[in-house]
Amino acid sequence: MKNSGNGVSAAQTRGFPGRKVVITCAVTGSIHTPTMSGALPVTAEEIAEASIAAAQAGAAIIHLHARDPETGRPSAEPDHFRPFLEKIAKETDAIINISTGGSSVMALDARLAPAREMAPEMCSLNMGSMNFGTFPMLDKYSGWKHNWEPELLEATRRTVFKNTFEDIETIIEDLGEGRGAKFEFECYDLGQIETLGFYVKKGLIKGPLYLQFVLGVLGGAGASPENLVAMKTLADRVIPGDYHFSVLAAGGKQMAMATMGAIMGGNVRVGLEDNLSIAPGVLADSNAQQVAKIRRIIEDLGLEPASPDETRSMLALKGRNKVNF
Ligand code: KMH
Ligand code: ZN
Repeated sequence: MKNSGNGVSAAQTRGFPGRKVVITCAVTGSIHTPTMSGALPVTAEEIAEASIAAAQAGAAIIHLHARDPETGRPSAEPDHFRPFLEKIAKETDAIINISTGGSSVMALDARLAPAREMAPEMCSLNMGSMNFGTFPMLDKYSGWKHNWEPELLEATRRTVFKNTFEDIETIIEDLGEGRGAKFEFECYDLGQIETLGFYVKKGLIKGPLYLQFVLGVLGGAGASPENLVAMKTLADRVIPGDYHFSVLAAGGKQMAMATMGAIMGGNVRVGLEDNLSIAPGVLADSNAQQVAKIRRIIEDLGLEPASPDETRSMLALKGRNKVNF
């Protein structure tokens, strides 16, 4: 039986009570736009406040993108990150995880700039090129606060989210070997899990591994229990040794799939980056509200949220004093 990466058999990790579950909160992202929700944090102040509240609600990892404070447009400018990174680091002991995904329409060098400059404890690493369609959301809104919003959504109809093998190797070398970051390996389908297994077998990627099973993105696997079981089953077969996994579902299945992930022995990711609602047809008031909800579910299952320092030891992170912010 595959271990869960902390030396305890999967059967035991699924066992209750008391297993520690890592909650990640992805507070703003680059998928949703200001018109879609007034709760979506845009300015450095709003992103900092949302992150601090999410950490206080129980999130051990904060996954971060940035936005242009004037227009709310996704930005990978390091200057848009620094003000909120400093505030979050001052007010919490949460683990900062900076996206290398940026938005699917950005060039790789632009996407990597913030993580290269800030050297966070964790970064995301997307395990393959893919279509990443957010254009279906165009049909849900009739007017927009900013012209860039419908333009960006429409652009995903014709853009490939580029993560070639060379791009993956560049990120591993620059941010992993070069700056000591550990990765949230974003796996959107079975092929990307095979790619991760390939690099682990080659010795380019070393553990402890943190796989993020990403469900519900148009262009990747849909958010269903069958797909989650297929991804876990494949990972057990092709990832040598132990690994930790987490589950993120974009859209309305977010809480259900995260709950299933926790029951399977995994960890969870919530946040307005991936889903704007708190219940069917009800917009969330905040990121912290989603964290509080998944934390309640976890605790009702007899599990406990992991602290940032428990997560640091699970993932052998470099420590919050080794970052550049
Ligand atoms: N928005 C998630 C579905 C990244 O930032 O590198 C994927 C994500 C990718 O968070
Ligand atoms: Zn992201």
